[in-house]
Amino acid sequence: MVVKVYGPAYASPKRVILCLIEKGVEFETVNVDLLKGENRDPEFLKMQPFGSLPVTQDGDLTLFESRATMRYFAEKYKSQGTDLLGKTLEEKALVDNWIDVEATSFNPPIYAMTFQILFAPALGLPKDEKAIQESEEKLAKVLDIYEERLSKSKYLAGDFFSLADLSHIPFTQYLVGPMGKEHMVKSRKHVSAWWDDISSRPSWAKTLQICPPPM
Ligand SMILES: N[C@@H](CCC(=O)N[C@@H](CS)C(=O)NCC(=O)O)C(=O)O
Repeated sequence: MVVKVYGPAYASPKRVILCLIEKGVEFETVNVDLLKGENRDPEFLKMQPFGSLPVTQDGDLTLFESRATMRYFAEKYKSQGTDLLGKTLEEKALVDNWIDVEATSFNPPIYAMTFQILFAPALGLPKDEKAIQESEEKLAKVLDIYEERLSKSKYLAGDFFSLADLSHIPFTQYLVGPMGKEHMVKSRKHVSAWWDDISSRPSWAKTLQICPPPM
C-alpha cells in the first residue's frame, strides 16, 4: 500500500514529504483544509486526536508527529536515496540534537509568527503585533546561535545534509517568502549560505510543485 500524507499544503507535513522525496519513496497526499477546520472533523480526530497536521499512514501504521515520521522513513529506507541520519553514533546524535533544537527553539517563535502574519488574517482574526515582535526577537536570538554553528560546519549536524536541516525548510520558506522577513536570513552570512544551499535542493522544488502552500 502506498504511503499517504494528510495535509500537504501546510508546512509540518512538508517535512514528511521532503523526506519521502529524498528517500525516493512513493506516496500520495490527502488534502485537509485547516482554514475550514477540517482537522477538527471527528473522522480526522480518530487518526490524530490532537487535530494537527500531518497524519501519515504506511500500511497499518499511523503516525502523526512530523519529526518522528521523517525519522521513521529515513531509518526504514536507510539503504536508498539520501542518507539523512548520519553514519556514526556521534553523527546520528548530532542530527537528533539539531532536530530537537528545531522543534524546541526554532519552531515555537517561527510558528507563532506564521500564525500571526499569515493565518490570523486568513481566519479573519486581528494580528497580535506584540506577539509578532516578541517572536521575532526570540527567533533572531536563535538565528544568531545558528550563525555561530554554521560558521563551523556547512550544515547543522556537521558537513553533511541531514534531517536536522530538512526539518527547517518549510517554515523558513514562509519567513523569507510570504512573511516578508527575508532580512532575518540574509543579514546572517552563514545562515544565508545554508538557506541558499538547502532550499535549492531538487526535493524542495518538487515538494512545492506537487504541494503548493495555502498562501
Ligand atoms: N508537533 C506537530 C505539530 C504540527 C503542526 O504544528 N501542524 C500545524 C500545521 S503546520 C497544524 O496542524 N496546526 C493546526 C492545529 O494544530 O490545530 C508535528 O510536528 O507534527
